[in-house]
Amino acid sequence: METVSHFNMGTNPSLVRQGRWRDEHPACDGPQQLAVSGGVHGYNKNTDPFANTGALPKQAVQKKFWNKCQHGTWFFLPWHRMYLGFFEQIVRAAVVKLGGPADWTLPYWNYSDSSNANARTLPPAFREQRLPDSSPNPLFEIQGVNILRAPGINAGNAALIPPDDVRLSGCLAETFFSPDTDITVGDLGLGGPATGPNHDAQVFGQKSVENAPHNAIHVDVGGEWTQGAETLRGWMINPDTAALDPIFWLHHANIDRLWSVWNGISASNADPTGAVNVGGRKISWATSVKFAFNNAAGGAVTMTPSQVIDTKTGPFAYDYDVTSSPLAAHAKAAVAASERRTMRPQPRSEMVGASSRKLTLTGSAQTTTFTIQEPSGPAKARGKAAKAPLLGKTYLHIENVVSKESHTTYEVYVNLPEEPDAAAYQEHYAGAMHLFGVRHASRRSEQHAGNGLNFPLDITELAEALRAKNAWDDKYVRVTFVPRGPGGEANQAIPEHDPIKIGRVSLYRA
Ligand SMILES: [Cu+2]
Repeated sequence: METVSHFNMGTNPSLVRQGRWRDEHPACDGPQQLAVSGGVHGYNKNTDPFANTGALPKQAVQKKFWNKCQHGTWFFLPWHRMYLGFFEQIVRAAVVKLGGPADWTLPYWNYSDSSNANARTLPPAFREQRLPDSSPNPLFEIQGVNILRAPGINAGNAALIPPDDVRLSGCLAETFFSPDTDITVGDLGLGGPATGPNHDAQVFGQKSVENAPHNAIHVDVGGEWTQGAETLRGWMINPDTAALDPIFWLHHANIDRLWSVWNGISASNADPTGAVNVGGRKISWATSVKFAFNNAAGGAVTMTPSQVIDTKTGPFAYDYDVTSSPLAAHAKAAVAASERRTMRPQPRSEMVGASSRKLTLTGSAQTTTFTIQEPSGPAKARGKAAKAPLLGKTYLHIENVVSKESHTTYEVYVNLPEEPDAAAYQEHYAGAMHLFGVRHASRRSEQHAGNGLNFPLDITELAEALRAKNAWDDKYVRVTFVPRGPGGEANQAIPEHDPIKIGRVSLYRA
């Protein structure tokens, strides 16, 4: 099969027209068909905007194919690559049937493109309410239902996606795909923690591409806002409705591209090959788990990650027009390929302090302070043993973050002064909590107890920088949570009856 290239929608106007696949694709025309492809990612009748339009697939079909998206796991990237690949096949078949190009591909949305001043505005093809012939734009409205997005997003306001949310210096600088153990506190690689199949996220590694830009874009584009007494949330903010918004596919095509970019940075940026012991079960990333999909012919197929590692020779046969890393550190010809290091050995870290009370966030800044002890377990032992030196890593762990529905993004600061100025906010910033999936993570299911999301933040460099200016104390740490409003402003009210709760804040050493 010939390889087809994916293009950046933002810089290729001719593809914008092709991006309007729903014009030409009868299979995507009705709400049922839409729900069919969206339901594969996630489905809940209570949040289905088309709940009362037409019948859904039979229960047995739903059980086999629906609610399968993989989050908070090293299967995040390969599962979404398969999902994209089959969706593209389905749309392409319809495009070809209607006389369109046989090499039709999904464009991608490169919101991180620093050479494009409009990179962070939603591409115009998704914002125009009407097509040139004045019929409704199916990328803006589906079957008379407006696609719900943060109001400013549809207005083309780039400020709703802060630069920090699309920065690639975290994920592309990672030097391994996943840890070689099932740790959940620490560096979790580009690809996320080693787990079994995992539909609802529990942990987001700070530098995983899933955390940012992926989760950040979902929350920013979907958005959360009040209208009268009601709080509204856009489709992209909820895994059960996200794939109903056509921008979902361009967003995920870009995430998929970033995986290829990362692979190309160095020969040691390879995908996992070995198996990891996950809770007593040996799981090989490449071959242990088969995921079920429907192909363009409507047939049921299964696939393992090993089949989608190489995009060009894989079943979907594609590449991207841009796969070079935009990071300055990667600009030199090639980073030396040392040994293959797909799953870097990661030590178990040791907790050295934790907050004693739950935190309830209702829209204003909240601070918790707790004491830190010297490491006494594995981290101390490692420091003494020459063969396993202390890594000198410090992690701030935000644990059991739950809410009913609220998704407000909170920024996390370490030892922020009582009356911070703009410089202090910059100097004390540890990271942000993007709460994509919090609704699922907070509800008990067959697979998990509903304990919420967890965010291990690597604050090693931050702690050293603070120490250098006498703002770090080895005995105490102060952690401040500041809500981020839709335009990046400091405050946003979240309803008293639905606060975001944090079970515990802790500090780990490795
Ligand atoms: Cu997604």
